[in-house]
Amino acid sequence: MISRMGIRMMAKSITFLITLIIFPVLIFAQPPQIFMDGQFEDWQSLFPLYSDPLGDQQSGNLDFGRLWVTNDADYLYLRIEVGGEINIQDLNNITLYLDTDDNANTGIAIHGIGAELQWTFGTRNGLFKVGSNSFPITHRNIGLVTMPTISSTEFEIALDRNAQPDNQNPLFGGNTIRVVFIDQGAGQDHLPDSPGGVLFTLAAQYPPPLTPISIRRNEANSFRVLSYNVLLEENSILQSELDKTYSQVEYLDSLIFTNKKLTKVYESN
Ligand SMILES: [Ca+2]
Ligand SMILES: [Ca+2]
Ligand SMILES: [Ca+2]
Repeated sequence: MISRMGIRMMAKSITFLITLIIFPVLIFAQPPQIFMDGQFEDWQSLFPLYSDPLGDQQSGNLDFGRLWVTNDADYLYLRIEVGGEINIQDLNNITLYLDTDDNANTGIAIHGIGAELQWTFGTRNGLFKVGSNSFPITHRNIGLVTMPTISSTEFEIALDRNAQPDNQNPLFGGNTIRVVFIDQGAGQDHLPDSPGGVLFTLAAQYPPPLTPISIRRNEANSFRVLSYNVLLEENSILQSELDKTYSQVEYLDSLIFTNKKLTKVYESN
């Protein structure tokens, strides 16, 4: 038989255990800083927000798996597994729908949400809907970055929280959003399967600001070089623009502009 004292001791032990379990959650309530580098170690402390079943596509190997979502003060970040190895920027029909005001009655009606943003990765374009108006957008309008830029089975995606895709209305209208990914290709996989999207509440606590890394030379014998793929045709590169860019890169010893036809090297005196 357990005495009253025993019950009190047990209750204290349980309270202590619960405190131990909850306290780390409080410590790690602040989300990690995500770096758009095509590496995924920075996501390790986060649990997936949603896990789509594997093998549920109709054909092909484009098969959504786990989805992670987080944010800092400036960006919303998504990480998604896509099954087969693809180039996210080409030759796929993956479309992201974001209900950025968490209101199914506003935006594009799709899969149980009202999406203010529709973005199709393979064609690199999308729509922003406000009221009854839809605005065609490019990646610049929403501050979109996807990594890696080479083929992969998973990607990290950043969207500017302060974007105004039509130069007037904010992309994000509240602190809760709903996320839907649809493969519009042959596979037709949906994330999530059920209508209504995946709900995400934006964190109000952010990682501490990053400390800028100095590129000053530590040793006199070392030098710094930056190679920049300008992705412009030879005749369209203006000498004055190159000069201006180089003059803005302080402390750099060598700057190399490259594209298919041209390599131009600048060196400091
Ligand atoms: Ca990363
Ligand atoms: Ca799936
Ligand atoms: Ca909406």
